[in-house]
Parts: sequence; structure tokens; C-alpha cells
Amino acid sequence: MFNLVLFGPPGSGKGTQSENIVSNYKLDHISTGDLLRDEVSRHTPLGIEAKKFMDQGMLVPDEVVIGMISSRIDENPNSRGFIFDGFPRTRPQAEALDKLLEFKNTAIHLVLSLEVPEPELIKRLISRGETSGRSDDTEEVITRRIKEYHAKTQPVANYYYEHSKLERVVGDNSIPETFKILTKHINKYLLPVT
Ligand code: B4P
Repeated sequence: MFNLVLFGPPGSGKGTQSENIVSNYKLDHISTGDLLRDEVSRHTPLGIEAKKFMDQGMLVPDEVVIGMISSRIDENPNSRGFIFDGFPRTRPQAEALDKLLEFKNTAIHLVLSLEVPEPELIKRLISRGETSGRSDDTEEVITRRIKEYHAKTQPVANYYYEHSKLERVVGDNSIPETFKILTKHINKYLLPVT
């Protein structure tokens, strides 16, 4: 089993690159952003609660997100491996993920951190907001999401650096070029399925 974390600020391309990685390496994709948006669209109690935070550009509380991840891992007992997209976003989430995986006799093997300058992030998210209809893709909320990233999520990179799992990747090239760089790192652990 191979487990990968795709890490980076809002708009760095985690969701975009995850799709390419999933189709080439046949990993199971766990995106907390997608899971939360699904809960919101179905108006579940979890979704109603999560929406209050997401609409303000704030992170959803750790216990909510960790519970969702735990059940997704359990639903895929024969997985070739997981790609965690947008999770963990806080140090307690990173510690909880390590515990969950340890319980299943596995671990995070690699963390790829997409590094993109802030003006480019803002440009991408505003442009996505023009068509996505996402309530968190407005300039005001994007600015708050980036602030939240610096305060709570960036320290997660140090956590993985301390565990010798972090690789930094330039993320402001084109989508195919960025994918090529990511595959160079992944191929050291797992080859694509042809
Ligand atoms: P997420 O859904 O995780 O997403 P994201 O931060 O918007 O961005 P991502 O990096 O995936 O960007 P994308 O590929 O789409 O989070 C949304 C919210 O959910 C959070 O703010 C939070 O409230 C909540 N949440 C999620 N996970 C949580 C957790 N673990 N704990 C607590 N709360 C959580 O790319 C963006 C745009 O850029 C796209 O339009 C794309 O086409 C474009 N793009 C990508 N790569 C490009 C490139 N190389 N060149 C040009 N454009 C590119």
C-alpha cells in the first residue's frame, strides 16, 4: 500500500493534480473539500454545520473532518493506496491520520507540497469562482482562506518535514508540467498502471 498526501494552499492545484494521479496510479482519492461539499449539497446535519465555516473561509472543526476520513478509509479495505487531497490541514489532523493508518498497519509514505506564489493563487481562485458557483471563491473569502492556511495549515508541512516525508514541488508551471514533476517523486514508490 502507498499513501500520499497532496499538500498546498487553496488553489495550488491539489484537486486538479489528484485527478491525474488517481487515474494513472489507481489510488483511492479522499478529498475532504469534495466530501464536505457533498454533505453541504445534501443538507445533512454535518453539511449544515460545515457550511457555516466554509462560507467564511474558515477550516471546519478537526473532529468533523477526522470522522469523515476514518469512515472513508474503512470503506476501502483492499485499496492499493490513498491520495489525501486537502487533508490534513492542521497538526491535530496530521497526528490523527498517523494513528488511523498505524491501526491499519500502514503509514503516510510521501507528502508532496505544491508551492505557488500568492498572487497566482488569488488569480486562479477568482477565475474558478466565475464558473464554479462556489460560495468560497469570492475575493473576500479567498483572502481569509489564505490567512487561515498560513495560521493553521502551513505548520503541517513542518510536521512532515520533521518526519522526513516532505518534498516541495514548484506548482506554478502548467498543469501537465506540474504533473510530470509530481510523477517523478511518486515513481520512486509506485509505478503507474498502464
Ligand atoms: P478544498 O476543496 O480542499 O480546495 P481548494 O483549497 O479550493 O483548492 P485546490 O488546491 O484543490 O485547487 P484546485 O486544484 O481546485 O477546500 C475548500 C474548503 O473546504 C476549505 O476552505 C475548508 O473550509 C474546507 N476544508 C476542506 N478540507 C478541510 C480539512 N481537512 N479541514 C478543515 N476544513 C477543510 O485549483 C484551483 C484552480 O486553479 C482551478 O480552477 C484549476 O483549474 C486551476 N489550476 C490548477 N492548477 C493550475 C495550473 N498549474 N495552472 C493554471 N491553473 C491551475
